[in-house]
Order: sequence, then C-alpha cells, then structure tokens
Amino acid sequence: EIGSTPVPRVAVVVFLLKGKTVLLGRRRSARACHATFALPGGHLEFGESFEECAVREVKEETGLEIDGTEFLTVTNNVFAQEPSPSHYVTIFMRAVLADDGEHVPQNLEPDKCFGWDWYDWDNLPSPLFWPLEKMVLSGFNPFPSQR
Ligand code: 8DG
Ligand code: MG
Ligand code: MG
Repeated sequence: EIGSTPVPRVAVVVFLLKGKTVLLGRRRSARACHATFALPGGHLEFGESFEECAVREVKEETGLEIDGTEFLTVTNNVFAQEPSPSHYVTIFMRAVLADDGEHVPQNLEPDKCFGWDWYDWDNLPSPLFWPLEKMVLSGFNPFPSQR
C-alpha cells in the first residue's frame, strides 16, 4: 500500500482434484504472472480457517462446491516484480467436488481470469504460475497416495 511498509500476506489456494485432473485458470493481471495457469484461491480473511477460505474462494471464483478440504503444504513466495513487490505465505489445500454440486466451472471473475478448465496432472499446461511451477518441478504431487 502507498505510504505503508509492505507486509507478508496469507493466501489459500486449492488443488481441486477430479480423477487424474486438476482445476487451473489462466490469470489476467497487470503483473508478471499474466496469462500463467494457477490454482483457484485468494487471501485469507480475518477469522477464517484455511478450510473456510478454500471453500469460499473456489465458490467465488468458479461457482463450484467442494468437499474433503484438507491441508497439504505451505510455501513462502516473494514476488519482486512490478508494479510493486509482494510476499505471500501460500497455504496449499486439496479438495474434491461435492457429490451433489455442479461439475462445470464458471468464470465468475473474468477481470482476473481467462477461464477455468481441468488439466491432466501428467500433461499440465504452460506456463504455470511460478509458485506452482516450483512445486511441480520439485516433484510435489497433490493426489492422495494409492495403496
Ligand atoms: P481475493 O481478493 O479473492 O482475496 O484475492 P485474489 O484476487 O483471488 O488473489 P489471488 O491473486 O488469486 O491469490 C492471492 C495470492 O496467492 C497470489 O497473488 C499469489 C499467491 N498464490 C501462490 N500460488 C497461487 C496459485 O496457484 N493460485 C493463486 N490464485 N494464488 C497463488 O503463491
Ligand atoms: Mg479470489
Ligand atoms: Mg484468486
């Protein structure tokens, strides 16, 4: 913010899993992340649990109802680029679609996203938003282990 010292913020983002696919949206932004593919998610609001934030953001951005929301991991992401630097502690959750709900994502924030779609985990689109890219390159897998 103008005239104030920047602080780290908390973001909650969601690996919404359907079969072997994950929901990604192509970001619309004035920043370097423009046109990269990212998970649904946003800022943790005061008083919210990670699960509540995940449910709310997915609903706001895609209209989808989710179930089985659980914590996966957290990463520290410093964005140095223009127009201003930002710093996010990003909480990664996973979830599945609610049984009784809609299964087709809607682009409810067209000013922030070109659209949502399901992408095969073994054939992800490019370019990925760099915090996500970093995780994929490290070998991270959001799917429950099959045993
Ligand atoms: P809000 O007003 O709805 O709370 O915020 P938003 O407009 O939905 O925020 P966002 O940019 O979608 O998410 C907040 C930050 O989370 C983003 O600027 C950087 C961080 N972030 C990651 N990885 C990902 C990701 O894969 N998807 C999204 N959406 N955000 C991510 O570090
Ligand atoms: Mg949002
Ligand atoms: Mg968002």
